[in-house]
Amino acid sequence: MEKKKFYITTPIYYPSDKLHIGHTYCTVATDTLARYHRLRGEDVMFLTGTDEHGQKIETKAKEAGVTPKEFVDNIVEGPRGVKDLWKLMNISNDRFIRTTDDYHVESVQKIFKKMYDKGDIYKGTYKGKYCTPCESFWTESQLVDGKCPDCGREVQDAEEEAYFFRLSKYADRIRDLLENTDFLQPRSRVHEMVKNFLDPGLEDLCVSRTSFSWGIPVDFDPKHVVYVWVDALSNYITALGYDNDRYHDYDKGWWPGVNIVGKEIVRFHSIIWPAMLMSLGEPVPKHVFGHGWLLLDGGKMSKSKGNVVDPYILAEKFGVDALRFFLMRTFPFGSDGNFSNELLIQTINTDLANDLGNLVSRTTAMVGKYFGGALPAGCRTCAEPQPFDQELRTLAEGLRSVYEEDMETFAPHKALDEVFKVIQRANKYIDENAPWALAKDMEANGKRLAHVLYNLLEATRICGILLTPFMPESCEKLFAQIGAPAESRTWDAAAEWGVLPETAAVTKGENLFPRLDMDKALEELEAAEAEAKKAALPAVEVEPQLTEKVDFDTFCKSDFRAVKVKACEAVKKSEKLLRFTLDDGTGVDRQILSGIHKWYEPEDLVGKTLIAIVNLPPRKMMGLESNGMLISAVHTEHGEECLHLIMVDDSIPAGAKLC
Ligand code: ME8
Repeated sequence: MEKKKFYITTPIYYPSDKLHIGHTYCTVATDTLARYHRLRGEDVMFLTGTDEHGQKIETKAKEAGVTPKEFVDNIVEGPRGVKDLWKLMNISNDRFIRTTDDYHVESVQKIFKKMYDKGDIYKGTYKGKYCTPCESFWTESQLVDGKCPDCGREVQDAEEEAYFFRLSKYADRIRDLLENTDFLQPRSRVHEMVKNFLDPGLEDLCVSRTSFSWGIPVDFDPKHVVYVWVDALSNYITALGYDNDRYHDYDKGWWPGVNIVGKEIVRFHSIIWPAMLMSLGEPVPKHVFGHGWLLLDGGKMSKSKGNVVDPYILAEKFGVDALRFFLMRTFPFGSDGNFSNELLIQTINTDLANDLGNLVSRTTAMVGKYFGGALPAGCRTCAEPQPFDQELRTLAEGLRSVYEEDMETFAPHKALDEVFKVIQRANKYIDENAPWALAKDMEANGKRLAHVLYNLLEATRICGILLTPFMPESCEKLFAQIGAPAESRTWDAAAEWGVLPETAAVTKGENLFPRLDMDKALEELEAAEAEAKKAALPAVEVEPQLTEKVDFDTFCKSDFRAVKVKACEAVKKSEKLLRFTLDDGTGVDRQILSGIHKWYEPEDLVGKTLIAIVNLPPRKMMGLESNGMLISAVHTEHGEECLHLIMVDDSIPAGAKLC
């Protein structure tokens, strides 16, 4: 029988900055769902990628002094870039699309032309507010105090020739799709879309730009580039081979698929995207699911706010699976959630170390200790079954069906809740049976003890199968420890009790999830974050040069001299100041105070020949008079200020004038 096909996608990410934990959340969730469908035996196609066109990227590339393609190449393919991050997070995507890929560009041009030929795209005039320095059009509502939201300057009324998509034509069909089908999930998003966009009336959408060039040219009118959302949304079908020869999967049963997206882009996916597909005469996605945001201190993470959380640091510190698990366990998919490091550590300790980790390590350790690593044949049954044997079994046997319902309705957090009910029940079952007490008389209780441990291994096995989409690597280790062969790890085997061979080889391996010390872990995390922040700062930065000119005569009024350090000491009660006694060639000692103790110890400077400006008016510091200033060179390195006193050749006599 042919396998059922299942196609699932993440949004394609803007590679304008490095990705953060919010993007990771979205991709891990989609990966978990993709793995769940694979576990069910479906033929899964999982797509992710990057959305690389548009003015924002063009501007960022210009700032960085590289071409837009070089700029995105670095963030997508470069070290610790998008692809590296998905590899680290064990993301199992089958395809990765970049909207700069040739085949996608070709398809988008054809899609645009098809909609144009159908009369759904027409040429018109885009009217708006224009900011000349930014070369950007804004709508009235985007302005901040009537000015450009980017640079704060005045904007002018302006018009530009542009292509428009007849979105209004599809308003009734979109309303029907939203209100009368389960296309958009969760249901709460339907109300938002209808109230905010359909009820006020859908307007035609401007789908081309002429004010910048980093985009896909409209091939029959190349001064226009295709609006970035038409370009981006098309990825879900171009990656299957729609209107291109790169792939040939569009007609093979994967489309329509499921698009997982964040809540702020639900409008594009539930209104514009289906309207485009209707125009093309293609089926709309089976579902669009709009998940919530991970918030930090109650606000959305963003690079410009400087409050992004780096997934690399968390995964390297706590392990990829612990991070994947935390993201899926803690935040109800579909709602916003507050991220914090404390919550992450607490979740690892409570669920992974205490509940799951303990169940696996206690069970495997006892099979090792009491039975040398393999239970005796016959342990599947028990002459005197206890009520709690059946309780555990019933709960574990029924787990798959409740889990399935939750996964099918995009509620992975609820599915995990169900798995943990079984894990907690199994831990309680250990206490109810007190195996250590049974072990005291193996002759009398050995059979019962073996049965108890077999039941624990079975509960662990079933939970392990259903946890695999969330924590693939750790579950492999779990299966190895309980000796579960491949055929006992399948979707079918998750609904059956007694599948594990009675004499499976059980080994207590490494602790799957060691307990963390909250304070120590937080401290280490903060240090790693500070280190990464520092490393991300430019290696060396110097102050920009002054553009204001100083005339020659004014410059010549500054009297720079070579001076020799006769004595130097720290000024009492000051952390910064050093007090210099200097030979300036006049025969009278000169005193200069300088705030450089952070960089120099006084004893290291005695005897050095320095440069000072000697005709500044005297200045009092900490009650002492300073007559002049020592000259230094300063720059910033990884965000830290560095200072170097200018020291010259000791053969230069004190008092020599610099000119
Ligand atoms: O929107 N919490 O790209 P993008 C949860 N290129 N999800 C978050 C998040 C957070 N703090 N921050 C971002 C785009 N995301 C377009 C998509 S698809 C045809 C084009 C999610 O890189 C966000 O909600 O800005 C979105 O779903 C995804 O990351 C990509 O965001």
